[in-house]
Amino acid sequence: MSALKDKLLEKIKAHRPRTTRLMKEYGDVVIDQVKASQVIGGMRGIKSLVTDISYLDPEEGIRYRGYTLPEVLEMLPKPKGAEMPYVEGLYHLLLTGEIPSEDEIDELILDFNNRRSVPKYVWDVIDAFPEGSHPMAILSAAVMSLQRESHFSIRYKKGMSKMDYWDSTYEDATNLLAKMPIIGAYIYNRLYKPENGSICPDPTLDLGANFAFMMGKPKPYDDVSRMYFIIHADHESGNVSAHTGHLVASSLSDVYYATSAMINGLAGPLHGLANQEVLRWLQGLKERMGDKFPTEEELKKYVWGTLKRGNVIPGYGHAVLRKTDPRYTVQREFCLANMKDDELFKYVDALYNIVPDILREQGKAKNPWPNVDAQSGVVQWHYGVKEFDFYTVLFSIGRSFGVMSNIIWDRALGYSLERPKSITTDMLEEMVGINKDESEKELVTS
Ligand code: CMX
Repeated sequence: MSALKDKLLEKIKAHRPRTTRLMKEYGDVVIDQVKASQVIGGMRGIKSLVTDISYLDPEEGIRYRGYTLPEVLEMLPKPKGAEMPYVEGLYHLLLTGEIPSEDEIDELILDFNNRRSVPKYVWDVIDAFPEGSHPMAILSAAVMSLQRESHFSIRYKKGMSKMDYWDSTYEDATNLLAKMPIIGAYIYNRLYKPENGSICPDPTLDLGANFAFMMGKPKPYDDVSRMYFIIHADHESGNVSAHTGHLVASSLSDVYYATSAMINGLAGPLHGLANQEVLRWLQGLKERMGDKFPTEEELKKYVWGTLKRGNVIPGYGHAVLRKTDPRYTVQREFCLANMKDDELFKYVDALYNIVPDILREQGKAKNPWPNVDAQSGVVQWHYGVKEFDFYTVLFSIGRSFGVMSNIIWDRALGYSLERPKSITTDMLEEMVGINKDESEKELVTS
């Protein structure tokens, strides 16, 4: 067994009694109330999931295993001369709550490298997609095609003990995580840079550097990739992608099914796709301005125009956060250090000074501040990844680390099949005390 698996097993054994006690001795304790608005409004904020991998504080932003993003970026081991840490080290942190030592990180990088080989049939699946297919649809199908490799599914058929579910899930997750960046880079080259042909992984490089190499991008794109994958890795369990992964895996579908499903959830414009929407929206503004940088008044007019057409301002607002997203801030600091004169970055910065006030004035969004997506596309654009349809694939690779770490722990702690209860509108009206006959008359006359 690898050092990481040994350590994980130790942690799992220590944790299991806590979950068992909560279920057995405290199972009837009420921890939340549910309002009618939450039942209709996407279950917003109902405390109904448990995860120790990350926690999202509305004011402070995300913490991975208790560490803020700046702490994570500071503490995780880094390649020599790099600004950003190894992504492999993040996996160690998410799974165990511990920062890996130099020996542990070396072993883990080697383990990831040994799992990189992608079967040819995956390339055939990607190549078979018709022109005009979205890269997220292609990624989802590519991941799905790998399902036949699942150790969990094979061992489940043979009859494995529940206590061992985590082990084959770990194998599946690590295999898939090692392959995801390679699949992502292949999709990029296939769709946008066919002249590059297929670039083979470089076994001497860590995950982030190898991704940059396969994308054909020089330094500091290796650091951009590490930063990007790390900051997108997890955002506790209730967001669409993480929750979808957890939900699908709760039926004991393996991580290939669960990851493909989470990718599909991330592909929506209110979630991961917002990063491409931001770029589309900024380009619209730039085209309108020509060579001239907009004045504050022109920017305000553009923002109000979007709102008046009934559209959202992409990259702003959040279901949980109530402050500027620290993932936005991390990227902003990277931009200030590496690309402060970039024109699009200046647009993003100028918008930061006016959008929150406008959203407050409009009075709808509960959070007027920028989220991760307001900044991420601009970084990619600067380093030559200008095909913004591709941006959510990058988000998916990062998010896979959190989703799969969660699924390994779900299996280890024996979390149940998800099965919330639905009710009809009639029942809901009755529960809140609406007299149906009277209210129908009122609704018709009002
Ligand atoms: N621009 C305009 N209106 C916004 C808004 C924005 N950026 N953010 C929220 N609103 C509106 C909502 O559409 C909603 O309007 P209605 O009452 O007419 O339906 C109202 O404000 C209240 O919404 P909320 O409770 O503040 O936000 P939600 O939890 O419903 O939605 C989110 C959160 C992220 C979907 C929303 O803020 C949004 O659409 N933002 C723009 C898209 C975006 O950037 N998504 C990426 C989020 C990060 C990620 O998951 O990747």
